[in-house]
Amino acid sequence: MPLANRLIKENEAFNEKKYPLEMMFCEDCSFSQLSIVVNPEILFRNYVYRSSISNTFKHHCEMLSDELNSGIVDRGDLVLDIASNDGCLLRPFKEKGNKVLGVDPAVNLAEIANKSGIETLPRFWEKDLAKEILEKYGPAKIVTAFNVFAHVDDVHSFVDGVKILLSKDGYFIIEAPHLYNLIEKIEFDTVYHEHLSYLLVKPLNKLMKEHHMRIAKTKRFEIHGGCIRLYIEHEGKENSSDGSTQKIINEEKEAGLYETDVYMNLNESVKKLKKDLVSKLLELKSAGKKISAFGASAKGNTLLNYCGIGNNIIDCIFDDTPEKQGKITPGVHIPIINGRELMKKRSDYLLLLAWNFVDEIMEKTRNYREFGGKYIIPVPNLKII
Ligand code: JHZ
Repeated sequence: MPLANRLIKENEAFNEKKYPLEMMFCEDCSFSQLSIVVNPEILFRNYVYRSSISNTFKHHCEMLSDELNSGIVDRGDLVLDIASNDGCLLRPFKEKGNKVLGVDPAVNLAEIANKSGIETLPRFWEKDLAKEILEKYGPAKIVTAFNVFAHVDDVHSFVDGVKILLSKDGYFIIEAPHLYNLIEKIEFDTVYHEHLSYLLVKPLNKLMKEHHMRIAKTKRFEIHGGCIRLYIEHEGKENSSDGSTQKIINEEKEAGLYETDVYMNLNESVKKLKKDLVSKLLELKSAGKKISAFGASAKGNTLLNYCGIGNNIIDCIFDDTPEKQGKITPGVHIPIINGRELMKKRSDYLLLLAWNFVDEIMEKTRNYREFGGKYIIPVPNLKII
C-alpha cells in the first residue's frame, strides 16, 4: 500500500513507494500493531491533514476546554498539546486564559499555528524536549495527546516524556481511536502506516501501571468513528478513579477483543464490504451515473487502494483542505479539488470517504442534495442516502 497521506503531483506518480500493510495481534497482552514502522520523518514532517477543517472536531475541542476549565485548570495553568496540528485543540484553552504550548513535527502546520497566535514547537515529542519545556515554561497541568498515541513507535519513551513535564496534580489526556469500534463497525480503512497501534484500554492500563501512572477515568466518544479518552494521573496523586476504566475493560472482554476469533472474522467482513461496494459502483457506472467522492481522508486512501477503485470509477474527490487541492491521491491517483466546485461538477453520487463526518458533510453540501444528489456511505455496510 502507498502512504495514506502522501498526496502527490501528477508528475510524481511514476515512482511512488509502497509498503506492506499488516495488522498483528499480541495474544499475551491484546495489543495490536502494524508489522513495520515507516520512518516518522517521512510521514509527519510535512503534513496535509488540518484538524480545524471540521467544525465537529472544533466543537469537540471546545467541550474539553469547557470541562477542564470548570474546576481542573485555572487561568495561567499550562496546557501542552502533543501533535497540536494547526492549534485546533489549544485555541479554546487560550481564549479562556490558559497558557498554551503546542508541539508538532509538521513544520508547515507549526508555522500556521504560530502565525495564528498558538505557540508551537516544530518537534517530535521526546524526553529531552520535555526537559527543555519544563525548564522554560514550568510543569504542565494538562498534557493532551489527541489522535497521536496510535502513531507512536516507542510508547514507553513517549510516556516517560509526559511524566517529566506533568505537574503532580495534573492529567495526561489521551484520545485515540478505539479498536472496539474498528471491529464493531468494520472500520478497516483506518488501518494505514501512520497508525502503528490499534488501542484497547486493557493494554494501555498495563502500560500506564508500568510507568507508575493510573488511568483514573475513561470515556468513549463517537467522533472519528469511535474513540476512547483516558484521563491519566501520577500514582502519587490523590486517586480520582471513578470505575469507568474497568467498565470499559469489561466491555472489551465481553466483545471478545482479547481473543483471536473476532480478528479473523473481520477479514471476512472486509472482503464482503469490498465486494458489495465495488459491484454497486460498477453497476451505477454502467447505468451512466457520474460518481465523485467527498473528503480526501487518509482512511479513504486505504479504502480506494484496497478496493482498487480508481479514476475510471471516481471522477474526483472534493476536499476543503487547501494543502490537498490540486494533488492526486496515492496509488489510485484520483484528482482532489476544492469542495466549492461540487455544484459545477454535477455528480449523481458522492462516495463519502470521510464517513465519520457524514452529518457535517451532508449539511455543508445541502445544495447538492436538494438538486437530487445522492451519497454512498461505504462503512460499516453499504448505504445509499
Ligand atoms: P478525517 C486523520 O485521518 C489523520 P483522516 C490522522 N492520522 C488521524 O489519526 C485521524 O485523522 C483521526 C475533509 N473535509 O478527519 C478534510 C472537508 O473537506 O476523516 C479531510 O481531508 N470538508 C491524524 O484523514 C477529510 O475530509 C468537511 O466539511 O482519515 C476528513 O478526514 C469535512 C468535515 C471534512 O481523517
